[in-house]
Amino acid sequence: MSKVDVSISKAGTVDFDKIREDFPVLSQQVNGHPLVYLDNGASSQMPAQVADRLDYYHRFEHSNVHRGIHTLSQQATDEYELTRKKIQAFINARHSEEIIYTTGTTDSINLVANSFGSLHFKEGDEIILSQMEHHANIVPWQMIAERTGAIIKVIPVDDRGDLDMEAYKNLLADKTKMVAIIHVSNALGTVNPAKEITDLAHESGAAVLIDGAQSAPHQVIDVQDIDCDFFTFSAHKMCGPTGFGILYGKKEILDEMPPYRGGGDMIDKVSFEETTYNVTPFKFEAGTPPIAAGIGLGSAVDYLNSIGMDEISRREHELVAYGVERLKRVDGLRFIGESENRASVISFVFDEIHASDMGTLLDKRGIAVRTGHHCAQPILRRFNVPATTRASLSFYNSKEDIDRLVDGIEYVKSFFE
Ligand code: 7TS
Repeated sequence: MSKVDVSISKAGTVDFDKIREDFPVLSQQVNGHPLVYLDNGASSQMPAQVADRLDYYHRFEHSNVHRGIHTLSQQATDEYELTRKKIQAFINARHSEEIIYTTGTTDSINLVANSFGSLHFKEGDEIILSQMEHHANIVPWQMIAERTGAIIKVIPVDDRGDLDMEAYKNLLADKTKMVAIIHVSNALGTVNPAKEITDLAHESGAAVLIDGAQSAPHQVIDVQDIDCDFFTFSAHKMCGPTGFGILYGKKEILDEMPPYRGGGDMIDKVSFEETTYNVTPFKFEAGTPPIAAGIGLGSAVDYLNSIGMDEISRREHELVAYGVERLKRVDGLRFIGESENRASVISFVFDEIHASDMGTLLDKRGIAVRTGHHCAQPILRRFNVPATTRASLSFYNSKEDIDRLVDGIEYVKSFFE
């Protein structure tokens, strides 16, 4: 067994049929049918290269990080810290200290809401969110708003699923301290104009957090180009393991933020009289972290880079366009979210068929989709639906997967005729 991560040719066009073979999970039968995995928005699958890397770590490299002077601990620390550099390059951050390790997007947003919020928010200050946020980018802000007296303002979404940018401009005010926006909607697929949102917020003196949970796995991310102050994402949605994620923050802003959790590793000196803190990023990383998962994310980034995020994005756009073309011919199907700028997600409803029936019956044919409110209840309420069926795609999906989905939907419909 080796530590070598990836061996996919980058020359010319990428052979996505071959890439699919990297994902052993996809060659399984589910309920007697070959698996069609269309729930990548919830969690993507892991290629063998990343699974092998995790296995290698557990078998031969495991040790605690940042503490031991023994060789194994130093090796584990080096491998774990290497991920910071890989992520720095992956999102084009200026410094590797701007990459904070967290347990995922939810944790990253809670960190910013608590630490930045407790430092900067006061009574009457305003936080701007959008109607299409995931609950992870709503509830932490509500909690800090309650503690500080800040107020939440919401950008409405139009019938196609795009942000009302005029309404956004009107919401921005001197009192706006934070604009926290989803980059790609997990419920609609809309790709929001992160750079324009950020520029406008900065003109008003507000900080910006971009929730990149659904964008980082699917497109090139350049945080310096967006110029956002914070950017968040999760390893498990980008071919990596669960339990690990990233908070990017501009160094000067992170430096002045207080730690969010106390404990080992995040300190400089501790006494009962006074404790001083470690520097950024370590002051935000208390306790023993998920070391294997961190190394696994590094391996996942190597894997994605070996294909190329531009290739991944092109492939997924092709698949979404094909899916929309095929699905719009299905009688009675109504899309929820029809933005011109969409990525990786196709959400739909039928008036006569509840989404959970759709999901359950599709599963009988080996087709995995997510149904429900997708932890984005406000946007479903906006569209007057309690639930949708969501197919969320990855680069390893194929047109055949979409054909199977369409056949599956016709099969489900036959029960309700
Ligand atoms: N933000 C967005 C945009 C998301 O899609 C999700 C997870 C999160 C935040 C939270 O990420 P976590 O890794 O901290 O849990 N979205 C989904 C989904 O669409 N289906 O299951 C989880």
